[in-house]
Amino acid sequence: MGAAIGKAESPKKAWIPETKLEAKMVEAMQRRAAKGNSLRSFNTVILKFPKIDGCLRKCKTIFEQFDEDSNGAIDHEELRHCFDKLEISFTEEDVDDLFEACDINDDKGVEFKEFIVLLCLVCLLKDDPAALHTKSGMQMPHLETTFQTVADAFVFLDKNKDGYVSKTEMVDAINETTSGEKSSGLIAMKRFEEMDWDKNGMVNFKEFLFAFTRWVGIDDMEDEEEEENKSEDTEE
Ligand SMILES: [Ca+2]
Ligand SMILES: [Ca+2]
Ligand SMILES: [Ca+2]
Repeated sequence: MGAAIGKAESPKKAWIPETKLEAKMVEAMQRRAAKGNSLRSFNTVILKFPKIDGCLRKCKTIFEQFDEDSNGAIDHEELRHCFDKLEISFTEEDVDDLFEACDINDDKGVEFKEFIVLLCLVCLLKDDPAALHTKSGMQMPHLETTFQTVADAFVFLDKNKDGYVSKTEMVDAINETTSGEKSSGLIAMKRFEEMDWDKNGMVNFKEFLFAFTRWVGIDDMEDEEEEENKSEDTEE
């Protein structure tokens, strides 16, 4: 009853994952959704932003460990070493897919903010993230919880549980959060466009992660560093 046929948006087509990695992300998100979500509103996530930000910044140490030549990016070879060290058995194809997926600026290196996304994907795609921590011998306090919070935020937005967030889902979520303020639709649109990196009208988990790190303020960190490096010779 009441199928919104007249609506121009949201054609009813099944969304086909473009890579095996994307298919795995969709599965992982649907598994999480099936377990039930404790999140009641997006506001609860927003309240956690400072905590999440603090936690993600600590990944810098892990990043530096794997950036063997300290050039500020993890290249393909370094990433392979990284997985070897963590005893994560990925196929060559998985490593390639992960690398390509996270190297969004396509400069053949995974920079810090790309690395956070990569780490989160690895944690969530592995069945047993706890074992990952033990084997790595790295101190990642609260990191797993943080990644799970981010995943729950995505699952919260993905109302129809197809593993993607559509524009309609985003608008609905923001409307729920702000209880019907007029500007909220616009905010949702803007947020959605920020997230939809490849502009295909759907946001997958990876795109969501990139947007999320921006929201919590990881980008500011790099700006701060740049500003520190700027010399102040402004005598005209
Ligand atoms: Ca490097
Ligand atoms: Ca890159
Ligand atoms: Ca969806």
